[in-house]
Amino acid sequence: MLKKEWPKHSILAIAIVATWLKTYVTYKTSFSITIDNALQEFILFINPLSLLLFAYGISLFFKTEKAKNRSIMAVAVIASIILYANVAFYRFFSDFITLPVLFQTNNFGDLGSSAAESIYATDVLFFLDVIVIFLAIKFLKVKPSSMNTASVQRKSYMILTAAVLFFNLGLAEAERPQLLTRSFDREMLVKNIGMYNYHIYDIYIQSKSQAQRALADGSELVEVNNYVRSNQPEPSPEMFAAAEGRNLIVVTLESMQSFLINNEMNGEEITPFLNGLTQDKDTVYFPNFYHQTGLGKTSDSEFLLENSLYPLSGGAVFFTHSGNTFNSMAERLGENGYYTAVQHANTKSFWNRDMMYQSFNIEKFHDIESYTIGEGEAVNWGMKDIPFMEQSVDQMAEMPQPFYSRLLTLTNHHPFYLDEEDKLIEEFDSDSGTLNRYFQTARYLDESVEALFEDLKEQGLYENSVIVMYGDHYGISENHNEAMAQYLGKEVTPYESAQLQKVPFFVHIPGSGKGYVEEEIGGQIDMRPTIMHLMGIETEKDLQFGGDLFSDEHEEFVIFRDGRFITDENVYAGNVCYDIDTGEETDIAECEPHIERAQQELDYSESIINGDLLRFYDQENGQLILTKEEQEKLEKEQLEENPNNKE
Ligand code: GP9
Ligand code: MN
Repeated sequence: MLKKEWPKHSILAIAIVATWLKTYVTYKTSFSITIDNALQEFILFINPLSLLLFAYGISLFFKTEKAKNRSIMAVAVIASIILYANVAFYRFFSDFITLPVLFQTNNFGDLGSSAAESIYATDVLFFLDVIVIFLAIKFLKVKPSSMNTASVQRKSYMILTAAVLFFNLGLAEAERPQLLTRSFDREMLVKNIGMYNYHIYDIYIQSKSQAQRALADGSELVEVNNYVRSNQPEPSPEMFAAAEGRNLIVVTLESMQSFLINNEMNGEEITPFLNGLTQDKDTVYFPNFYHQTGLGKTSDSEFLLENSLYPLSGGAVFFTHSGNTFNSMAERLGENGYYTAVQHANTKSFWNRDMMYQSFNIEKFHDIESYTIGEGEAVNWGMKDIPFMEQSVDQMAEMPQPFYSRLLTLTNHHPFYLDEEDKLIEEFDSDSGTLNRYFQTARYLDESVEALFEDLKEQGLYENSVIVMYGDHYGISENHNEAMAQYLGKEVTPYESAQLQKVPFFVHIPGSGKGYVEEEIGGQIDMRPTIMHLMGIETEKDLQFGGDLFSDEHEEFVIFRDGRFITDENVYAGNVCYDIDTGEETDIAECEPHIERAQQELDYSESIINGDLLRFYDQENGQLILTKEEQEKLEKEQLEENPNNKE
């Protein structure tokens, strides 16, 4: 067999097939990638191909057989090293490598040693393709390709490569819309675009943010700082420190919108427990509270909560800027003697949480690995909220007190599936199955909140805690406007649509007697200062855009991530100014002064994130950290602007 003359480009073909198959087998044996259907399996199978075709195809541009083969060997070795590095990393961290982990020396100092422990002799199998290619080069007699491969052949080869890539991306987009703009999860990226393409994408995302960071300096903070300083409301004397010293439990109510609260569907209450809380003597309920998330959905709401900064306009900040310096609420509570944790029964890499939580200085992330999912306890996106609450409270009972823990619920998530036994109310009856089921899963979430309160009481944690709950973002998108109109009994205009972005916000302080309905208009950006003040921690020196909702000075001005906004008088949406009370279109002049300010505030926040500017901010004393040159430059500028003011 070895004697026979093999056709031209046999080595190239062998290399592509060998590495392709090896990659697929590695996917199946060394990583736990969840596959739900045949299409996903097919995508997983073909996803290594485009990059391999391209990288091995580079050999076609070399003239001699020797150079061609060298190029093929080099690609084989590099691809194998990348794949194998991920295998070893995954064994220890159950995650794929992303550039920042290679630079995060503080928490990953033991990376080298732990990786070394996860290496076995049988791992040579991960280099099987390299061996096969090497032997093929050595022993196969291949008909030499004509002096240099004809350029038309090369062209068609590269066109084929591009076609394979677009076919792959097309399938990925169909399977997971917006995958590349939103990122979601490393597992999802590897599953859809493949390990090799994922690394290229990762390098692109990370270098883009690194480049912006490198170009930024502290003087950019001056204007932002002045703006923030002139807009900070004083804490309310009534509520400041009202929950001081208690455990802080923040519950993210997945996809919960305010239109469900104190409302009915087919004559039945949708959220009876939460409805009860709106009348409760220990609960402050905010019916005019809006979400301000963008593409990063839940993670954006977490970002708003922890930092009181806006998320990004393009992409999920959890993915793009997890290496930044932040002044998170968790960090501040940590400094004030709190143990800090997040509890969420999902893979830790989803929304890149494992990385971002390190930057937020959250001490412990109880991810899916911390939960035992029994028979019948999983539905839709994973663990059901009721058993999740129970196990989470068990974990809380073990935490050092006082603690700050965030619980992220999951069952009330698109596409809103439930097991029969968990359906406590009927479906709605419209053309949208999504909306129809949403009422049922929201009802289930409501039930799980009740279970949380019970569990906390049982564990003796209730009395000494404060429970804050917020809806993270809409559950029903504008794609379901028609069905929504049917439910609401009115057309969903841009005004209505903006009003539908209201999400519930509750502050429950057991035994405080401080409950009432607070009509103040506010948004997720306000959660950090509101909560910090409740806990008795000042925030006057913090760089944050929100304000304490309990403060008399709080400004009613909620800016959506897409530029829409709400004031005490108007709703600005779809480039139209509406009267907030009537929903009637008004003179645009009423909104005009705010349009620019809304954009400016979003831009300021974005500049902080893109330039990683909080590294130039001393949170202890609220001073900017400037180099001598920056300081001088600044003074000069100020003098030029205002020559009379020489002081
Ligand atoms: C996933 C959960 C849901 O862990 O937070 O994310 P979402 O899709 O709502 O952003
Ligand atoms: Mn969510």
